[in-house]
Amino acid sequence: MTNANLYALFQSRFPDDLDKPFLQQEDGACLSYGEMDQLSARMAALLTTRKITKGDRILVQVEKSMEAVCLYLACLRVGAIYLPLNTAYTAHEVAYFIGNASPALLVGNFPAQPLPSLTLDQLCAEAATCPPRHSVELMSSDDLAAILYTSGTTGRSKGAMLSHGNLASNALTLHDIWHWQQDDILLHALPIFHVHGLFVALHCALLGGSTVWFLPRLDADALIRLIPKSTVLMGVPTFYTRLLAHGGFTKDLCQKMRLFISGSAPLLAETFHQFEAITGQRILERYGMTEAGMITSNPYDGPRIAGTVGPALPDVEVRICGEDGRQLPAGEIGSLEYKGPNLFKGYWEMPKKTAEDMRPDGFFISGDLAIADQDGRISIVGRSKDLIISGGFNIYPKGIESVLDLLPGVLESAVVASPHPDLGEAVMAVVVRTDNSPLTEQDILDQLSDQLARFKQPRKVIFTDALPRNTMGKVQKNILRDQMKDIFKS
Ligand code: MCA
Ligand code: AMP
Repeated sequence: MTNANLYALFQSRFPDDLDKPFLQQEDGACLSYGEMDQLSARMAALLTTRKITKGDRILVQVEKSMEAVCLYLACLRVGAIYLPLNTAYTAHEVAYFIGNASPALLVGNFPAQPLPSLTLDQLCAEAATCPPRHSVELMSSDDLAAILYTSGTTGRSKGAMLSHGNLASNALTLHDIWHWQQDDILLHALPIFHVHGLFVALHCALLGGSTVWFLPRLDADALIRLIPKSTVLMGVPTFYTRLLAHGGFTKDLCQKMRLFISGSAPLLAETFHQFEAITGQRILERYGMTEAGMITSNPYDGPRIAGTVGPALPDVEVRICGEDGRQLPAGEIGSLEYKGPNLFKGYWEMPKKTAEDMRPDGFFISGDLAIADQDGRISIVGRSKDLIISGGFNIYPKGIESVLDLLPGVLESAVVASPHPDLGEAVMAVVVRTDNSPLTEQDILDQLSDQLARFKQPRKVIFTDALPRNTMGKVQKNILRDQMKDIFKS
């Protein structure tokens, strides 16, 4: 059996010169390909000493760092399942993931947890004393590499199980269609706990044996400094609106840049056109999901059209269907469904939920509403799932409403998005108080602060006497959205 371990694939693509920088920072810190291989081998040795074996889950909640990338690679090397969490999650939220995934090891700051845990600093210090474990565990392409939690419409997150084969197929396809080259320099300012920053961005660079400018977070000044020394940028739409809002962003800076990629949330046509007017370059928008990585992409060569996400990737099948699952003709709006080697292995320990989202012929129901033109070019026009995307983070209103509804003084609530100039969409809560309750907006925000990650907390709370409902009793969120649509208009 050939080894389908994703790390073995990366190793086979390492540059000839192992001193070539893999990750580099503005402060001069640098990790070469050889050093990354060595550090991940030491971390792999440490995991083995700690009796971590194939299939064990390693839950990781740490700030973005070169060491954190090596820990991910070490997990691949030993066949452990990497489970990264947003650093903004509260202890309350993290407790759910720990309970659901039963990890063998926690890496991060977990003082109150009875399970074995290490901070990343402790892990690095212990790994430094271990002789490197250079072997790479033999894996089949269906063996799991990672579990990424994605919020559920029921408010409970589901762990999307991604195999070595899922990740490898998607990375190879993107590397190919985006014409990745060894001398590419990727500008990386995304978080590394989601598909976009961890898989799409880093895997393309790893397959190219390329160098990465590794920024701790989005900082428009740093992007302006580094764009002249880079060739590719991947970001959520907020990256591009912030660049455009920065007085120092000019065409001259972008002479070396060959590709600006956007995804995770809709890129406004206005942003696309403003960007082209300044730089002469057309942002390449692509569309994806945690459950599969990337699904469609605008072409590298050929027209990139604002408001569209391009055709299906070469090895992915996409169709637009009616509610009954029957394919609709081009030009009709329906549910976007897809299948391919990138499609996940299901939700961790939730076979019923997995089955609910699958068609009998293996297509996955994305929850996005889309339209295809005659050439198969897709536009995402809405969502059938009740989801808010704020700055590229997905937020399920139900998860916020269920916390709000339990607060004393709250009778019921509805959470909707308002268009926001920086974040795309911002969370708004509409609350009906119980009789005579003196509850204020601040009281509510204070009580949410240790229960919900900051990015999920409402930017505004509006009180009303009753929520609008249809004859079936369902809250008419479209009416609320319409009432709130100008709240953040600048
Ligand atoms: C930070 N805050 C946010 C967000 N980020 N609030 C709402 N939505 C957000 N996305 C809050 C902070 O808690 C803080 O609150 C205040 O906003 C400012 O925080 P700051 O750290 O300064 O924000 P930032 O560094 O400017 O971050 C904004 C950001 C960041 C650059 C948009 O959120 C980001 O990097 N987003 C990318 C997310 C991503 O990678 N998504 C890919 C998912 P306060 O001031 O009150 O404390 S993968 C995916 O969707 C699929 C697979 C795909 O297709 O890619
Ligand atoms: P996640 O659940 O974090 O994996 O986010 C996946 C969701 O992000 C998709 O189902 C879409 O709703 C949304 N998304 C990703 N890329 C795009 C895009 N280019 N345009 C519109 N929506 C997008």
